[in-house]
Amino acid sequence: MSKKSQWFKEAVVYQIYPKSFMDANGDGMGDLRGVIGKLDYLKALGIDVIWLNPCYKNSGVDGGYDISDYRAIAPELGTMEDFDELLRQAHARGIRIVMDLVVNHTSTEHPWFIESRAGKDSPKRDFYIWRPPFEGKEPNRERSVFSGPAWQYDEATGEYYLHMFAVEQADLNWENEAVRREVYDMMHWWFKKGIDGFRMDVIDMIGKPPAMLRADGGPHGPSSHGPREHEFLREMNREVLSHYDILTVGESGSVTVEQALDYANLDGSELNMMFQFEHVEHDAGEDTKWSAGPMNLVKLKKIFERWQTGLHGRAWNSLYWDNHDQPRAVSHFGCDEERCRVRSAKMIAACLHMMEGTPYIYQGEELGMTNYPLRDISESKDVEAINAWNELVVEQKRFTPEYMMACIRYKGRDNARTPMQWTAGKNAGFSEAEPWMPVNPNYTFINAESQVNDPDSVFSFYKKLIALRKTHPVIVNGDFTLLMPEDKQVFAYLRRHAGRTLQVACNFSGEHAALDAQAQTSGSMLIANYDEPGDAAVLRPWEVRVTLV
Ligand code: TEU
Ligand code: CA
Repeated sequence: MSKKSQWFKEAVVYQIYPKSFMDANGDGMGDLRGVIGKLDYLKALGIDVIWLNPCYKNSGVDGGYDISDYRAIAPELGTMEDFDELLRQAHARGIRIVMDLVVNHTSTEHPWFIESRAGKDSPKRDFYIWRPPFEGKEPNRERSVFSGPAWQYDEATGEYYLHMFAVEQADLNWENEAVRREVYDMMHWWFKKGIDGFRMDVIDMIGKPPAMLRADGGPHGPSSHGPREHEFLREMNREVLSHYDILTVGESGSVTVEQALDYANLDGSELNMMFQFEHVEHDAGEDTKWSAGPMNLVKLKKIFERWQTGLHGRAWNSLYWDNHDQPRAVSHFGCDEERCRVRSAKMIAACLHMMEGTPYIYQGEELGMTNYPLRDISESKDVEAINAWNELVVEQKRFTPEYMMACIRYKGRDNARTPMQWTAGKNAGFSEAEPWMPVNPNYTFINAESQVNDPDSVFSFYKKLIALRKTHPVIVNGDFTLLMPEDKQVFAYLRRHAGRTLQVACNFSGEHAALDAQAQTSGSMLIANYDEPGDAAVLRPWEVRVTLV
């Protein structure tokens, strides 16, 4: 791969969920003009790339992931002219724009699906995955990620269609070359507008295992990494991706280190990197994502060790704590009570940003924004949580209402989708109108305005971390050695490159933590979250020290 095309290795990406970022036209919903108005804030933070969650015309079921027109902007977010202006203004500031590619499925309101559903002999019938009933019921027992069967019966043609997510999100049939051709043409269309890459939604599902598509009453089984998966991705790379100098990151809820060596290989034949889920789901429930925690540091750091050492020199890592599908980083991995929030937010940030890979900052993470205290399920706006409530609490009675609410408060996607907190003023400065989601009540003391000029703020700490990445090659290129692997409080590691050693020591607890000799930092301090130097052999609560030898 040419050196030019590896700019993603030095970049820091900022993820924007447009509905909740900034409302410029006063209708309570974030929009593209709102993003334009905050580009200087992002420039000040020092990020290089914006990943924009879907802003295409959609059916409003799954936060923009149920697309009904890939080449139109959702009217509630703005116009194509607004998008073109955003792209121009971002590029003028040296910020690249990566869009969200959602091609495992479309909305059932997409014209392709409407035509496909029209009849068994429709020219677009095979754009989707239709199967006859098996013994009068669903073709097999495949389950949707959003609870319930993955098959929806269609009266008109007496067949079922596959939907791995909501009923309103019909899976495209990637076995059909005409589908692939349409997707590649659409991707070229966006690249010719000047975008700088794609984050690829559940890209591991485009090559489906044959067993899940058989109308044989078979069991629920794997729904991704099928035999043609890499054939399709290499074709996409040949037909589209290799023509542009871009960043590509694929999302997979189940990808392993071994599989990532293909998906995110360094020879440029597939994608640049993957979003894997092992760390954010290390504390999941036994057969669902739902648990009430707590997180387990020993498990967590061993996961990072496998990914850091497994991909080093062979593929590339993404680095993230949260996103629009995850709880807030400081609530999940740090401590979100006021006595420890700022310190722990800085500690987890340094712990992640000093590793090998491209860091992703989710909107508000740089402020130490926290989970939202959802009162009850009626406050949720998330189809995943609502469907899970109906299945686990109402239908199956597996979870009590109290336990399910504890899980949703701990792991639910609503946590990340409350409005960005800009000021201590009305609606946190997000909108003049009633926001579509409630604002977290802590906006009065957690907001951008109070942090951008405060050298001790979480915002300023992220700014320093981003600057460090651009100053010290060991951060981008170093190898990884985990220290104190069995310690329940300390996450410590080394990075080595070209004769330099980066020492990182983090205390993921609210108590003092002893450091063994190897983990005691001895070099020049690059960044820390305590002003005064402490005891070399002991980390203070939530302390992080990064030194360079
Ligand atoms: O998410 C993929 C996915 O599996 C999610 O359901 C995720 O695992 C889960 O929400 C974690 O709690 C992608 C998008 O990021 C998500 O927003 C969409 O809802 C989903 O695909 C369908 O497009
Ligand atoms: Ca708006």
